[in-house]
Amino acid sequence: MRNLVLFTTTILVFFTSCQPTSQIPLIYEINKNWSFSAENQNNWYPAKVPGNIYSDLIDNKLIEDPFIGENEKKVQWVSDSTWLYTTSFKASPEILNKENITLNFEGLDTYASVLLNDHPLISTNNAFRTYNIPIKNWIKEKNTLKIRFDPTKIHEQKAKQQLDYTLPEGNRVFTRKAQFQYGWDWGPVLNTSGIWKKVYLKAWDHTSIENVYLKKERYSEDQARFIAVVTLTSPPTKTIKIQVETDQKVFHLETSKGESKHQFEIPVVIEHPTFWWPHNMGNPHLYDVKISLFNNNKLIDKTSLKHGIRNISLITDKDSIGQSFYFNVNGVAVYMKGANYIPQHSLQNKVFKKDYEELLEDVVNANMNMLRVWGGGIYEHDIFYDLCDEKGILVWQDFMFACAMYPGDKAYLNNVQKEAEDQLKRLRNHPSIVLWCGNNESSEGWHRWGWQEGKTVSQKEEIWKNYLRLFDSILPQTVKKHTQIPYWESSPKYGRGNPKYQFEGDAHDWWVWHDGYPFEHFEEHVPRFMSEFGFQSYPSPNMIAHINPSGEIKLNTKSIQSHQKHHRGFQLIDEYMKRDFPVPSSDEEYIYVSQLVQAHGMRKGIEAHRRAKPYNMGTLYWQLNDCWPGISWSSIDHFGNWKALHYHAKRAFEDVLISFKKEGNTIKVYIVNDKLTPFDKTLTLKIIDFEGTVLWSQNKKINVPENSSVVVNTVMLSDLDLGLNSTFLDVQFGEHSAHYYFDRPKNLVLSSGNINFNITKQENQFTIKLTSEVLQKDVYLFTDVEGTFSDNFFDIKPNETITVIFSTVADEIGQIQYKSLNKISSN
Ligand code: BMA
Repeated sequence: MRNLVLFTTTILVFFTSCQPTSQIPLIYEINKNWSFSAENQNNWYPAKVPGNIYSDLIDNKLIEDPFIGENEKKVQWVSDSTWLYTTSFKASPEILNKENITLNFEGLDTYASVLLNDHPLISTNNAFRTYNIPIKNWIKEKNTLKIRFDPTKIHEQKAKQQLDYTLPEGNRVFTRKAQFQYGWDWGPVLNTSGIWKKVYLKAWDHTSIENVYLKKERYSEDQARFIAVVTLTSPPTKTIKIQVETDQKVFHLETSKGESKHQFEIPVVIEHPTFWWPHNMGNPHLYDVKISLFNNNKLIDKTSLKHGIRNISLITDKDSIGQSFYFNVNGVAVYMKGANYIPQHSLQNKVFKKDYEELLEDVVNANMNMLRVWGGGIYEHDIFYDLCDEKGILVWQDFMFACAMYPGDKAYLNNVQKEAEDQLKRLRNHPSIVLWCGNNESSEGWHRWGWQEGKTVSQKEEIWKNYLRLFDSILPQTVKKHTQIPYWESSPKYGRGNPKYQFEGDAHDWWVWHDGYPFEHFEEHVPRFMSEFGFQSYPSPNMIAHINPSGEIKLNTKSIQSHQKHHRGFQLIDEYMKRDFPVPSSDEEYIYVSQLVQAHGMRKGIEAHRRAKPYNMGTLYWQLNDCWPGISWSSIDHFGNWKALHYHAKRAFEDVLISFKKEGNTIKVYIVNDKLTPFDKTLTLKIIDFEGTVLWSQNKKINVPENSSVVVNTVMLSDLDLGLNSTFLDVQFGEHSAHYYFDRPKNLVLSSGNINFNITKQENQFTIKLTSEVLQKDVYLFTDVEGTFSDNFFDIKPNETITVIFSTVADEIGQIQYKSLNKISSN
């Protein structure tokens, strides 16, 4: 424990590294020596910046980890308190002598009052805005920075009193910060406050680069022409040369004396460009573009950007059925495969570069080419988009509004407009971002969730008018002004109560789960683009043990119950399990089967959507990841473990997919080809029983056109005399294969035969060869040793050998264990 007096004596002089001769702006991060205290308590503890109050309290052992047991409830007082943060820093003469000095906050969460040397600088009210404050008049050699954070509820109460009606859904709508922190159906209530992004000083003479926008003019195979729009912090008073350098050529522009403007355009050309592609269609090539400012040949500022050359459009054409919704990338209609992304943690400073790298690698490994950054979270950090650019993952970016109606007073709208400008300017050079979407489910909620009940006609008119002002006017206009990216008002376009949802725009199918419809609903009602559909499962057993303070893998505990945020969550998992799967009695097996149910249902959806290409041109399931260790719709749990769904999604998202559809007494075999090359290959079909006897087979040469979905065979079940619960249809097409069961998993007559393991050790990995004389369904391998299996949750066909690699730094693989549906069925 330290108090402020002690603390201020440990001032760190961090300006010593600057070069006195340097002409380029001096940038210093103010991330050291921070401390915090509750207001009026004068009890100071070390703080991390960037960070937040919850993380600081946890790190100082002042509260228990809210992710464990029922601790979440116990820490709610934190959001109701006022918190003070302070630091001291020295400014060197080099800094103090500069003509311009700003204090820059990349993110303050949320109602913050900033004082520099006791001089009030700014009061903020938007966690998504950046604040660059001129401080030349206030900075000294020795400085103290103090920031007070109010509880959000004080401001929310005030704003609420201005209205004679209640806005759905809760007071969060008045505060511009991550909405999920007020609690969601997959996450805890942890309303943070603090300096959640970088804070730094910038000091410079004359002028400097404020921002650069690489604006496309025309991109063709022969030539890419774009304009480097360089905005300076002020009009140059001396002649400045602005230089833009690509790996081919240097371009420049000289400003004339006494310019009154501070934005300049430098045309750039790249001959025979290499285009940027999503990773499954080509190479996500990025060019380096360097921008420098010179005065009298002296470098006065520089920056560099990555630039991806790609053409993108959202095609929403009326057609005989309704209206299309698909993305055209570089002239190709690209089918979107992926998931909805939420923040990776309730506390943003607990997400590290490694987490972004691993999660986005899991996205690529699962053959996904798109993520939707959902509107109840955050505009992600730069690293997220940098990695999406590099890895060729397309991003559907929501503005941060979700499942609510928002205020429409002038001050509020103005605040949002500034937020949009800040975020668009920050993110517009990322080739991965292909859509800006106004909000998540606000329009659907207004029209279909009973939000209008109890409101007068004029109140309803006002709320809807405010909605349109924001999502139909301010946001699209701001997107248009600052980017070349398409805008979409709300996801979904129509809620599920409106029959049009299947024929126009994007759709969310929550008939399954929320309305309890069977998974087959996905197959019968395919929309133009499915931007949400999902089903919950339990996280891995080690996560369950982590949540329970006792460390047990036990489900019926108060701790586990408090980690299920959907009021009917457990009941729905159970209901759906009973429909399709055997229900096991042990908790560990229940976790396992819950994941199989989720994978089974979601796979039905993904494949139905893909088969319907080009009518349907995208499938993004709900949800990729978790913000805490909960029971949720995610396919990767909070520890990064792949649930069964993620392995199945990987198979279902392969560019070439063999898929099956039962229609009456026939099975239609489809091949969906997302590649831009056609195939001429032999299709082999076999019906095999669970002991390995081939009962029927057929071979034929087929042609599958590029970028298509075609029926390549129809199997008439009535012509064959089969035990439908003890046989399967096996299909091979070149290196691709898939198999299909004629009955629900719970009806299959699976034998209890053993799996034979042959394990050999190589450097940092073990090769596991698995064989079985009988069909083994949904084999899940696990061991106590830390490492990853190259595949899991797979079937072993009779007499087939499956090879799995276990990567680990450990010397031993430990006791390899497995679960399978065979074992459960025979219990
Ligand atoms: C969708 C999302 C989230 C929600 C999820 C599951 O509607 O947009 O708001 O968490 O469903 O209910």
